[in-house]
Amino acid sequence: MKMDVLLGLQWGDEGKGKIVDVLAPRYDVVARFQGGPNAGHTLEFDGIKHVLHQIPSGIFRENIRNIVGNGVVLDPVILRKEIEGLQRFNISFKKNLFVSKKATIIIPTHKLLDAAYEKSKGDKKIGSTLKGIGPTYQDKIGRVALRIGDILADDFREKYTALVSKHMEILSFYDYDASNLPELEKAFFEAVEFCKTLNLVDSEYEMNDLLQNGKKVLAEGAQGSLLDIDFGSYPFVTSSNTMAAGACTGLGVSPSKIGEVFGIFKAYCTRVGSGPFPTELFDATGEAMRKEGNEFGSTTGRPRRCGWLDLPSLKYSIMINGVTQLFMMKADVLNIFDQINVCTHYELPDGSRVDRLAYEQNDGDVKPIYKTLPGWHTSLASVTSFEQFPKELKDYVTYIEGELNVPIKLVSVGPDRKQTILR
Ligand code: 2SA
Ligand code: MG
Repeated sequence: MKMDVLLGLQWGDEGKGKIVDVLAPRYDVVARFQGGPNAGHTLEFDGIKHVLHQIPSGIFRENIRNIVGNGVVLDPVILRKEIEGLQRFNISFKKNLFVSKKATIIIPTHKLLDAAYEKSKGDKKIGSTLKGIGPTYQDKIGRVALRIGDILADDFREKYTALVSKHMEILSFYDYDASNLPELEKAFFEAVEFCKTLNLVDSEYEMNDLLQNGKKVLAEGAQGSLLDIDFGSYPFVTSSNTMAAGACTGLGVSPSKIGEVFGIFKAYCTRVGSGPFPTELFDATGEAMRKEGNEFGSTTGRPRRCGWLDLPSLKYSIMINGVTQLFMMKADVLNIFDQINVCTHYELPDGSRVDRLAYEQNDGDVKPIYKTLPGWHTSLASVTSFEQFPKELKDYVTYIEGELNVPIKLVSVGPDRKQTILR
């Protein structure tokens, strides 16, 4: 069997959690391959909203095996809280959750470092979620990190102490506050004990055995392609490969075993944190989008920046990921507008028009060129098929599909599982 990959094509929060939940019945396995508790995957069913941070979004389905891959950075404290928060759903974590021994551990001082680095950058800060993601990946690449498998060994505390001393040395050059470190460490070691009761596995074998045995696997991306460490708007990115290739390195599955690549995008754009955003709206329209779309970070609660759909950046994401099917999310948020803009090109300072992203590109350097389409101005609450879409929405979908040259196979018109229209 091949492994399908599902990714966000923008700056995260495209609605990956919702889609994994909808697609889950087609799969036997859902696996996370990068990121960590910076992710906030929101699922809504039976009128209740659930936000997952580190646990794959297949966890609510009884017959799905959920795997946290080696590419993930894991905070034991948050993982424990997440698992405990799900107790009321009668989920069997023993049966359905597996964690790679090679996943990297976020320790309390990683969070202090994250905060210290951000503070030192002043108004050039990345807008990190402050979950310790960057410093943990730094240690992984620097070959000094702790991994989940290490918690089973007798010398874990020694290794931990050695890493903390390194961190304290670095911190001494920064403005930092370690007053609550003893408290954080207490919770950390309690959570480490808890993690010993989980299924800690060699997930690369697990993944390949499952594929070999004909199981259907979905790799669930976190954040979005425009936050990719290599191809995102560096340095305003996260510290992992959020793109399809990251699913191979983050799970130990070879590129030849990748099947479909599902690319998710919102019918408009949002971004939390700093960095370029050519179509950002600073006016009442942007404010209306934020309100209508409830655009606030699901991990940090931060208001998300909002703007019109950006085709050049979508084309870029589709290219680097090899997207085979597109899913358009939150179309209903655009119900409120008379007219809808779509950015087709950027105008450069010399007056030329391009539909590519340039290395040097910063916000001020490019002016979005828009095509304006009529809005549909109708509630989509009772819509159950593509045929029932108002004409203007049908036209919006077909226009974008034509521009991107990849079929839009799904349109989401509301937060509930049921409000997902397949084509
Ligand atoms: P980090 O914490 O080091 O990964 O931050 C680096 C940049 O990556 C952005 N980032 C995100 N962008 C969108 N959604 C994310 N997850 C949460 C959510 C975010 C939240 O689902 O809403 O609650 O605020 C996410 N995680 C990281 C981040 O904003 C930085 O620009
Ligand atoms: Mg999110």
